[in-house]
Amino acid sequence: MATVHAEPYEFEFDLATTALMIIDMQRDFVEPGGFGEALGNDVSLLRKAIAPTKRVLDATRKRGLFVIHTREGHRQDLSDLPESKRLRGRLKTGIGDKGPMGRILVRGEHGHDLIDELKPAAGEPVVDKPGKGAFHATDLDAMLHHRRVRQLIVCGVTTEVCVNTTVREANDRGYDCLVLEDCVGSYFPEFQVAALAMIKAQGGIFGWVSDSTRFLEALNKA
Ligand code: TIU
Repeated sequence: MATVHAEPYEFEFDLATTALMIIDMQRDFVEPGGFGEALGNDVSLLRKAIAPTKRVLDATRKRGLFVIHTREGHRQDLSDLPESKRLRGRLKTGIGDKGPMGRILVRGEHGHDLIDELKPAAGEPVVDKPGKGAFHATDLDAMLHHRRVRQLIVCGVTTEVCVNTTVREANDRGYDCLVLEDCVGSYFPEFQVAALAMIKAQGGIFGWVSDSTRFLEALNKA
């Protein structure tokens, strides 16, 4: 067992039953010129998470942890896109439309894919999810179950949307989650703070929060 000095208290994990999950580090969310920026967001707030996440990814790969990547997006024919989601925001250019990096949030398009800095290695599954949460309509739970995973180290974007939803879904399924605060990002600094506070509130209702350096220290000692 390894111990991370986390909030609200120590997070314990076993290398054999722990996976790293990197959520939606897709070009359309984090690269200049993508969908996120076209909506008026400052992508540098998300890009801050890239370097620390890369350090964590390299270290966990070295220790042989199971690594999973997710991407939010839809089938080419949009048959898995709920009308409510398509209409939301009343955007001039929305999901499925031609955006700056190909059709927005459509699988196979350039903008939908993961950024080069955090490309999956051979053997690391990529979960294509149509929702915000990574468990909804995916085989993620089955994969974690087959690998006997019980704890998840979570990185990615955005903290208050896909990260929060996934951590809540994971929590209900019996996984303990440690969210690395410098490895998650939001377009809204106030949401970043609130989303992390919610995860660790009242004894860690949804999980634990730690700096990635503390996690790396624990990993090195394990
Ligand atoms: N990955 C993810 O969080 N998708 C979003 O839609 N995020 C927003 O902040 N909207």
